[in-house]
Amino acid sequence: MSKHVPPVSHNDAFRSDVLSGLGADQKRLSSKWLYDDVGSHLFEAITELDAYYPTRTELTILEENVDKYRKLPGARGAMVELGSGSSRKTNLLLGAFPDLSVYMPIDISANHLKEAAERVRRAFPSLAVIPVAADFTEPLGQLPLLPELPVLVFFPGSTIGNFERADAASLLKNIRTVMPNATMIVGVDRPKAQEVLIEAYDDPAGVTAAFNQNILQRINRDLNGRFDLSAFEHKAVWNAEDSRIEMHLVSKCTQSVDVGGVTFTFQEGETIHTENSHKYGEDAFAEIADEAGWRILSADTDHDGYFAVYTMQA
Ligand code: AVJ
Repeated sequence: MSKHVPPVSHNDAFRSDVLSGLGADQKRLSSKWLYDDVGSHLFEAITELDAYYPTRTELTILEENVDKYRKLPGARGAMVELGSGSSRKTNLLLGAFPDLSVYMPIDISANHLKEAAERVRRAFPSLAVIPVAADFTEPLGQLPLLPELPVLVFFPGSTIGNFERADAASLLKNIRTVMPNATMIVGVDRPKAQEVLIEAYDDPAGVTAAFNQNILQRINRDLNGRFDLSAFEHKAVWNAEDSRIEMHLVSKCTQSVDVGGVTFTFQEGETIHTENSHKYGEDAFAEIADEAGWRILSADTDHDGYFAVYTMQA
């Protein structure tokens, strides 16, 4: 296989994001950069962990309600999946929607996307599979034109929680603009006991720690960085005020790190904030949906109330 070379513009965006993020008072890196090929595979491994409840919980909710989802107009047209995440969820829906004709996964990781598309083509040979390598945090302007089909947007995994509240609303608004009559199935993680949350984002096997640290590895590789990975420690924090889990990388000592000719200094204990994972209860999510012009059709949860799956109409 040929070595994956990120498109130039992509790498430029990565570089400018990293340089400005590490130059900020509270150092930060956008969580979208966690998902290179290695990161995408590490995330898949996270979804298999006992400690990480969201994937299996969402899958259960989808299984329990798929008869209802089958009746959504988009289930007879094109399914657009944002962040081609777990194949088990995708397969469940594709298998349950026999009249679907198009599957369009949109993902920032081109290789991950290609693998996902191939998998679906093998399992569902009659579907037209149209993968789109794109960063859906940027305005979704140039989607390949969908034929005159009803559209079902599948936005699983509580990826919506990675956005700041206002950005989550603009993203939902943007989706509605690009796909005006779409219906959507969206998975949203809910607030719960702090111990459960911390365990899920700081698992005993250290897979999440490796996932988080991979962003430093990526900076080393793609931007000629000199991060010593062993000098940074993974940390998951529950920010109650903003109802979100935050992932940080904590500098274990005072140190300077060169990134492509630019030097950044870290105090001992200083952190790089790498991800937010917002947790929304029903009212909080309904407000965001409403602000973005979506009408919620149904809300389903599991017996612990850990996770919610909403259907909505644009
Ligand atoms: C894929 C963004 C939904 O926030 O739960 C998992 C990412 N980060 N463990 C999440 C993640 C650490 C995940 N999302």
